[in-house]
Amino acid sequence: MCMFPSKTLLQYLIENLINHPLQKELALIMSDLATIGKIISREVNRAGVAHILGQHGSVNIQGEEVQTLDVLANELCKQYLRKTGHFAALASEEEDGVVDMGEFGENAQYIIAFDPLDGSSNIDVNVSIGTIFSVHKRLPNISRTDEKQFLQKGSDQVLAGYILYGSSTVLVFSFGDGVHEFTLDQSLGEFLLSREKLRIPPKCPIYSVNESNTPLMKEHDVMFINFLKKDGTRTARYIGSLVADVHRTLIKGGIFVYPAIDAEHKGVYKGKLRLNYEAKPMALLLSQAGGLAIDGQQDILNKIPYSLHERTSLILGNADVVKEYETLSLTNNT
Ligand code: FDP
Repeated sequence: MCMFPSKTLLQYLIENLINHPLQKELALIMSDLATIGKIISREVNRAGVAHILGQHGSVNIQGEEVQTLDVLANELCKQYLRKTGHFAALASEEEDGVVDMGEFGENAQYIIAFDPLDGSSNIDVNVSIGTIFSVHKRLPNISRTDEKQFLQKGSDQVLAGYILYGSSTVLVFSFGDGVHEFTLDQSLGEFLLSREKLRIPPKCPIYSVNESNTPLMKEHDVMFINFLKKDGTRTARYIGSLVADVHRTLIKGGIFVYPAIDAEHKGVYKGKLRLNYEAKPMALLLSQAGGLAIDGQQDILNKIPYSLHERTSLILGNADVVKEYETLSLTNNT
């Protein structure tokens, strides 16, 4: 057995600074997010033991029941990130508005949007969940707590990624020059490099969709899902945690489809996933790995959010198959 572990995250970030000296602060941000990931990973792993599973009893801005671990992860992210002094403002799935960083954010150059614990409906059944983050430069000449700080295009993200709490804890991120994966070695308490410059495999062997929604989808979405199943070469996998479904897609190839649905049977079709802290960061990772993420008709990275908690449809995975969806959607959209 090898005595020497692969490169630690810290070693990687320091080495990266030789080629990208201007990324010093982003490297520090990445290191802080990794620390948060370690703490949440510990809490997720001991949640059952600590009897902190279950519901918190409140409802968040999205109308969903808030889980205890969601609250814990959100508080941890807020308090820890505030003290780093890197962020002028923060937005979270669990917060109605922009969170002021107070005196710590006065001279900060970045803003961060995150989902502290994505896939919350999977928390108390030991299914993988994750933390998603998206970092932008702070916009000048706009108050730092103005929502407009967060209405920036996905292509302007300077750092995006996720931490997946699964059978192991993995950190996947991009500064816009490739996607890298680090796996947490619990005994060392270190994230170790497991995949550098990750590329999505060329084949698309898996389709991932909540098929219970097909009666609520537009006709062309149902057509597309039938097309994916047509020749029997693909298998189905749907975890219902975006982080886990995206991670599998990046590693194994495939397509994830969450189109707009008519959930209220009123002829109004809406996406479910959040643009700022779900779709945008995943889109950066997919595009950096050679894949693609669209809302059906345009690249997610080109979308300018019109509100903090805007929802979107999301189709991501192997670029050629995602483009087939785009063509079908553009020719059939009503
Ligand atoms: P959850 O509702 O469990 O928090 O946007 C949140 C999310 O999970 C994603 O992680 C996941 O991809 C999606 O919603 C699952 O939605 P459905 O239950 O409607 O399939």
